[in-house]
Amino acid sequence: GKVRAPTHIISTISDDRGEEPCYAGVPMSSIVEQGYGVGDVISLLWFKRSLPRYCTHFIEICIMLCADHGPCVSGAHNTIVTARAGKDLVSSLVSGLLTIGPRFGGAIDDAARYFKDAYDRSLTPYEFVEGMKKQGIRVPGIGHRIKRGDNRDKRVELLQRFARTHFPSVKYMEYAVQVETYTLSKANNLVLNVDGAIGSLFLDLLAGSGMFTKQEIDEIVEIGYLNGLFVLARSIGLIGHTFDQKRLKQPLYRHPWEDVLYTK
Ligand code: Q5B
Repeated sequence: GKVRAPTHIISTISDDRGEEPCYAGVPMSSIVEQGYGVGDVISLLWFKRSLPRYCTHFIEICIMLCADHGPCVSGAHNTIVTARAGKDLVSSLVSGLLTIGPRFGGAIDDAARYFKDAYDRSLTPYEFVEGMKKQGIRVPGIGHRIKRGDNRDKRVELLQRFARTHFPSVKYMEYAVQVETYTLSKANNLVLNVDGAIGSLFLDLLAGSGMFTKQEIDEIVEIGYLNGLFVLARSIGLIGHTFDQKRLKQPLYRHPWEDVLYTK
């Protein structure tokens, strides 16, 4: 009989063998003809299912809001310096992307993990925050370099407003807000930041949409899908910064001596 040679790769998200590529079984022509957007494509390729419109709209809002945050943030700074060193688009882009991590932009997964664990264990904000402090861990999704209790992040407000209007439940987000109320009572810089807002709201999307089993939610949180939203979004801005520097014909960047404390 026929014997199938063992394969070296297993893939479950897309298939290009037929007349047209399919994303999670949906042919490209349907994606175009039915007016799917980037949120739908992310749903198909990352979550392997079509999600309701309010979910894909939320994903698209996350992408738009995180696309850029000016030239001074870590990622844009690296990209600008790299572009000014004469490097190509991909090098400039990845040098910016490589700054995304636990302090900058890449706290979404940990925010989701810690908020979920604390909420599911019914910890009060006090118990959660003080417990983290005892372990010497900063609360992911809390704190910002320039945003303050009296100068909130508009992006967080926009995400919250959308979710309060369209999500069936925002229990994780409300918990994150209670945590913020407690951290703000400690210091004015400890606001719920954009990573924390997306992390907590994505938990609400996963839990409230009825599209994921509990096991699937645990797997998504454990694997860590959500930093992907920031990486994808900020790539748009970093590519823009690369073009901007090239268009402006900016010379090699050298940091000024006056801005360095030379000491022994
Ligand atoms: N403290 C974000 O720190 C930042 C604390 C905390 C408990 C916390 C810090 C932090 C968690 C990681 C996180 C995402 C590094 C941020 C983003 C995208 C962005 C960026 C942009 C964009 C800022 C002063 C005092 C110290 C600290 C205490 C600070 N955070 N305690 N839990 N989470 N957050 N990252 O301002 O007693 O004086 O020692 O690590 O969620 O990245 O726009 O820039 O779109 O591009 O440097 O928005 O919060 O504050 O380090 O001087 O700390 O607050 O222990 O206490 P800062 P520090 P003490 S959104």
